[in-house]
Amino acid sequence: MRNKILLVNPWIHDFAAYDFWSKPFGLLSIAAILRKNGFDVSFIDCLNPFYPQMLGVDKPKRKSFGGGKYFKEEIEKPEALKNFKRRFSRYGITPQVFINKLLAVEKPELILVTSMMTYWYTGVSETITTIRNTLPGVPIVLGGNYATLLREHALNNSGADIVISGMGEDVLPALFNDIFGEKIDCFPDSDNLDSFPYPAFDLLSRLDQVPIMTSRGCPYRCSYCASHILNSDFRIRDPIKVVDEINFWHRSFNVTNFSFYDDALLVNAEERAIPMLWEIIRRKIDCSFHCPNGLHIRGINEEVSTLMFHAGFKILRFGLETSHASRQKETGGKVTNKETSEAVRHLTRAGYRGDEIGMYLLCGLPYQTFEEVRDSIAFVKSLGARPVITEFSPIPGTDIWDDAVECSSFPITDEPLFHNNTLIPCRWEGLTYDMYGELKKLARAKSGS
Ligand code: B12
Ligand code: SF4
Repeated sequence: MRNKILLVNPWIHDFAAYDFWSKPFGLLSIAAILRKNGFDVSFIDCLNPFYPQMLGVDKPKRKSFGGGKYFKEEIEKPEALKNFKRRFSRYGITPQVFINKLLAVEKPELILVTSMMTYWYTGVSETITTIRNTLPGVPIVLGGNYATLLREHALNNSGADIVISGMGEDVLPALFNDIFGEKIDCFPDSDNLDSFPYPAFDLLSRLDQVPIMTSRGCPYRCSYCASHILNSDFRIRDPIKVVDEINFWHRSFNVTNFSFYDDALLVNAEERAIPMLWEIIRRKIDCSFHCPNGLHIRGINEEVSTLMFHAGFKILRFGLETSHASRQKETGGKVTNKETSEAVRHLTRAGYRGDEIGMYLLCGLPYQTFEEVRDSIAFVKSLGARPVITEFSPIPGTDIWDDAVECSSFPITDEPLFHNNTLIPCRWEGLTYDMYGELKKLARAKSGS
C-alpha cells in the first residue's frame, strides 16, 4: 500500500441548504483513481447525517429517493451578511464529530478537500482550520469549483497549502510527483471518459442514491453558466458503458435511485440518450432515475419522452430559464417557447403528469424585471407544466458577470458571499426582494389562482 490520503467533503455555511441528490462526485472520482494506484484512501463527509456518532442529535428528515435535510447548527453570520435578516447555519456533522473522525483515521500524509459553490468558501475555510488544528503538519490541497472559479481568493482565504484549479484528473500526476516524488502510473486518459474508474461511491456510509455522468461539459455557452470554465470541452461516454455502471451499482450495492449530473444529457440524443434508454429497458433495470440538473428541452421528442418514461425516469427538471424570446436569444439560444410547448406535449403523451415536468426559471438575472419572471411562470403553467424558480447566482468569468457587477448593489467582485442565490444578488428596483417573494408564491399557486 502506498501513501495514506484523506479526502474531505467540507461543511456548507448558508442560509439554506438541502440535499437534492448531492454527492461529492469529483472528489470521489479522484479517490477512485488514487485507489487504483494503490494509495490508502480514507474519506470524511462533513455533510453526512448518518455517521453513528451523529446519533443523539435530532435526525434530519430524509426522502426515500435519497436526499433530504442535512443536520444544521446556527452559527454567527459573517460580517458581510450581518444586515440580511435570516439565520445562518453550518450544515453537516458537528465540529466534535468531525474532530473525532479526523483523530480516528490513521494519520494521513496528504489531505484533499473539495469545494462547490463560490459563496460556500467560509465552510471550506472552517473545515480546513479544523483539520489544521487537529492534524497539524499534514499538507492540505484544495480543489473543486470554488478553487477553479476564484483561485486567487482561495489562495488567500481558504487556508489550504495548495490550491488546484481545474479537473483533478488532469493535475493529479504532477501534484503527486511534486509531493511524494512518485509517479502515478495508472491514469485515465482525460479525453476518454470511458477510461475513468467509477467514482468511489462505496466510501459513502450510505448509498441512498448514486449520481451518474454520461458526459462532461456542454456544447452551448449560456451567458450565466460556468460550464465552459469548469470543463475544457464537451466529452461523452459510450452509452452502453453508462448502463454497465448503473447495473454495477444496482447489482453490487442494491442502489435503486440514480441522479444524472450531466450538463447536457439530452444533447445528441440519437447517439447517446436513446441507446442508453433502450439498454436500460432491454436489461430490465428496475430503478428510478432523476434529473435535478436542468435538461435540454430541445432534446425531447416523442421517442425520448416515451423511452424516459418506460426506463423509470421520475423527477424531471428542464432548463427553460425564461419565456422572453429576446432574453432566450441573448443568453445563448438553447431553447424557444415553441420547442418547450412541443416538449411538454410529448412528455404528457408519454405518461408524465404536468406536476412531474419541472421547468427551471431563473429569477434575478441582471436587470430582469418582475414582469418577465411573472410571464415565464404563466407560460409554464399555460402548458400544464410546473414552474420551479431558481434564484440567479452570479459566477465570475461568465459572460454575464460584468452586467451582474453593474446591476448588483452588493460588492460581488470583492466578496463571494454576495454570490449567494438566497440574497438575489442582482435585485434592483425592477425586481425587489418583496417581488421575488410574490413570484415564489405565484409559482407555487395552483393554476387559475
Ligand atoms: C450537479 C450540480 C448540481 C446538483 C447537486 C450537485 C452536488 N454535488 O451537490 C444540483 C442540481 C442539486 C445543484 C444545485 C445548485 N447549483 Co449546481 N451544479 C451542478 C453541476 C452541473 C455539476 C457538479 C458536479 O458534480 N460536477 C462533476 C464533477 C466531476 O466535478 P467536480 O465535483 O467539480 O470535480 C472536478 C473538479 O472540480 C476537481 N476537483 C473537485 N474536488 C477536488 C479536490 C481536489 C483536491 C482536486 C485537486 C481537484 C478537485 O476535479 C474533479 C474531477 O474533474 C455544476 C456545474 C459543473 N459543470 O460543474 C453546477 C454548479 C456548481 N451549480 C451552480 C449553482 C448556481 C447551483 C444552484 C445555486 C442553482 C440554483 N439557483 O438553485 C443550486 C444550489 C444547490 C444548493 N445545494 O444549495 C453553479 C455554481 C455557482 C457558484 N456561484 O459557485 C454551477 C457551477 C453551475 C453553473 N450555473 O454554472 N447543482
Ligand atoms: S445549456 Fe445548460 S449547461 Fe450548457 S451552457 Fe447553457 S446553462 Fe450551461
